[in-house]
Amino acid sequence: MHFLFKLPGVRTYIDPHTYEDPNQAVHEFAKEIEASCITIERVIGAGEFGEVCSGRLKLPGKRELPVAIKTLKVGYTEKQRRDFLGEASIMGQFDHPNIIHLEGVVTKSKPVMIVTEYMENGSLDTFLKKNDGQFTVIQLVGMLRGIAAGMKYLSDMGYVHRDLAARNILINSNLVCKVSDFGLSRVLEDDAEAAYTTRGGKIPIRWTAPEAIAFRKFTSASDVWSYGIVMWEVVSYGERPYWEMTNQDVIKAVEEGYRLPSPMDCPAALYQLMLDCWQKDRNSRPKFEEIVNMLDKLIRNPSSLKTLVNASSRVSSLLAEHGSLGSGAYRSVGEWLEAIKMGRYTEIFMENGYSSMDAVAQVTLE
Ligand code: ACK
Repeated sequence: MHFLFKLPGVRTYIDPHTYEDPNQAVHEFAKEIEASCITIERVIGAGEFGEVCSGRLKLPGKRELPVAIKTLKVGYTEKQRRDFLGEASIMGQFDHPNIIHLEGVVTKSKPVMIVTEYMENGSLDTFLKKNDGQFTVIQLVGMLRGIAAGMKYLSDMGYVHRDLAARNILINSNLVCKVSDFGLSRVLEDDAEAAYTTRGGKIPIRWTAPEAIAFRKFTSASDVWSYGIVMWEVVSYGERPYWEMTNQDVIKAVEEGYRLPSPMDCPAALYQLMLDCWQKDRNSRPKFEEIVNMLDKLIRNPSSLKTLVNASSRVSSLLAEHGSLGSGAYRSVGEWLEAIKMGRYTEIFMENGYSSMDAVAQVTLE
């Protein structure tokens, strides 16, 4: 066994739960930092366990670094401390340019802290919403390539993320994206998107593969499904997947074969990759390695990104997903789109000459 673990390139992730003493896991995988090496500058957000701050880390003999500091609020329970530091025990096992890097932990003084590299542009969903329409397709594909490379590394390590979503990706000033938010049960407990399923699990429904929702089958293949949702979030600049549909409606629609329509101005090759990630049969989905290779190919040959999913095929896909038009049940295109929760497409329909229900009914579905 010792020999196996020593094989180069075959590092596997060790679940901190396998340690009888969780404190031992932390110190196995995370460096202890003296509180005096850290200068806290400002609060940048709130985590479940306490504030997230930005600041500087000056280790002896090293250059000063900008860092993010997660703190554990005073009055925590032993379980909260364990769960909080559990993230550091996981993060500390990873070493990859697209995985958030752990500098270390402060556990010998209070407040308890987790210190990571600083990501200037914060979380990807917020960043994209703030910069709607501002990037080239190549820049967006570059972000997606980074996330896929990080996920390939995690899947090679045998780690299943379970909560891959744009809100859990951080982006730095060079637009490098890194996967963050690691945890065990905790990951889903502090995610506002996670909802209880009928079977009692807490799951971020819109990002989660059907088999993981239905029978908790979380694997790298279910992470691939979530990755497809992240692709959709990125290309649509932080739009909410399935918009205002309820979780129950999302589960039902996906089960019936419905898939998110292509974002506006989306290269056909990217939308095809999203659809591949959303195959019902998890074994038919691409592996992260294949996704990275595919994105590399697209980046090397940018003209391959010029073919966009066009408006009429977006119309056809909406029609295909929603079946018949209800034989004259709707008086206008707008009313029909509202009824199928696609009201936001009304303008596109009008622009493309589908201004009456008759015109819509003429669209062929091939
Ligand atoms: O979108 P944001 O600015 O990016 O708001 C959230 C907030 O803290 C709560 O999680 C930000 N944040 C978390 N980790 C980091 C980090 N390593 N670098 C920069 N910002 C971070 C996140």
